[in-house]
Amino acid sequence: MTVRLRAPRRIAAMASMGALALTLAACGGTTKDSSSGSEGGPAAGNATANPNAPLKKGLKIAFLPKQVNNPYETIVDKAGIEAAKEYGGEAKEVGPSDASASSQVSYINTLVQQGHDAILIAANDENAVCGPLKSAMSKNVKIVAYDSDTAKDCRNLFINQASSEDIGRSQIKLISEQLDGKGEIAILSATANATNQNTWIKFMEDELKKPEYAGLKLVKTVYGDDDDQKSFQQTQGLLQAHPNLKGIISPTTVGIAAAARYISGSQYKGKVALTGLGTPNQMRQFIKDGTVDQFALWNPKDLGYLASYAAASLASGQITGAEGEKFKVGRLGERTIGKDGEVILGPPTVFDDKNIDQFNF
Ligand code: RAM
Repeated sequence: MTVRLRAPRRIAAMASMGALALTLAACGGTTKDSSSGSEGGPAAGNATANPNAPLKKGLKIAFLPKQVNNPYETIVDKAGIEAAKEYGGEAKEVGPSDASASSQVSYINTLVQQGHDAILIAANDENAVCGPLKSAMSKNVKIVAYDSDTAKDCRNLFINQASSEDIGRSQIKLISEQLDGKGEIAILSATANATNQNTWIKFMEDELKKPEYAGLKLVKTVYGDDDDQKSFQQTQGLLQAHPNLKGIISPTTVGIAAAARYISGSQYKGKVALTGLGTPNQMRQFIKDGTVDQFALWNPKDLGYLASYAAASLASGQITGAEGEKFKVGRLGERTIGKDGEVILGPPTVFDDKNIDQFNF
């Protein structure tokens, strides 16, 4: 049976990228002395924010992604490093080549020893990195989780790419549209402990309980560990083990690209739908050759840029991480800290053959 790839339809929650305020008001006031220990957000102490504090010059900021050889993470971190140049800071990226939590721990300790003012981390496991992060905060190093959160008390802020709930639920809507609401589906995720993927999967499972998705059956979730080869093999294994599989959701840029590569060269092309989260540059050929109808992502450059400004604002005492505090984010305008120290970038874009050529990342 051939999967009917329907005309692209936008999902309300993901419909627009939203116009962003571009006003950057000048900051004035005095530099805040942030000398006490754990401060801000869920890890807050008694610090008070000084919204008029200027961003300090020469801040040392480090990005610790899930892994360094993931094209998505490279885009995010590069944009964060560029942002630091705008505010007169020094930023770098370090991290493991595999997306494992244990390998992030030693990097945290080294970054603290090197005297960084802030560490940004995309956590491979929400708890495994907590000890060293708490120890860093006790030495007044600001901790910003981005992309993939830590437990709430192990960081000052979490910069989320979009509402986790919207990301998860919209993945089910996308696959359902492509399958006319019927058939077996599977999920190809990243690592088993990745906070972001697990949160999205939880919302996907919940969305599937709705009556309108009664015809969809989630038969298996597998983990490609954000490793290209492993993700490729897991896709092959899924399709062999589940001959009635009609669709795969891969909420990872590494996973969806590997799955698309496998499907495009197999008997399943045009028969098994694939959607998820991918970068337009990695997915373009699979949209063009008809392997993939639609997938989604936020702008990774904006995520890195926002996270970088958030780290600088914390390290300058402009914000502490408490709900309701506002800070300025260069070309992205002003952002407000939400509940549990979360700052949301904005709704993702759905990519298809009509719009993919407008994007280059
Ligand atoms: C991969 C990583 C990352 C996730 C994206 C969508 O690159 O797992 O954490 O946000 O996919």
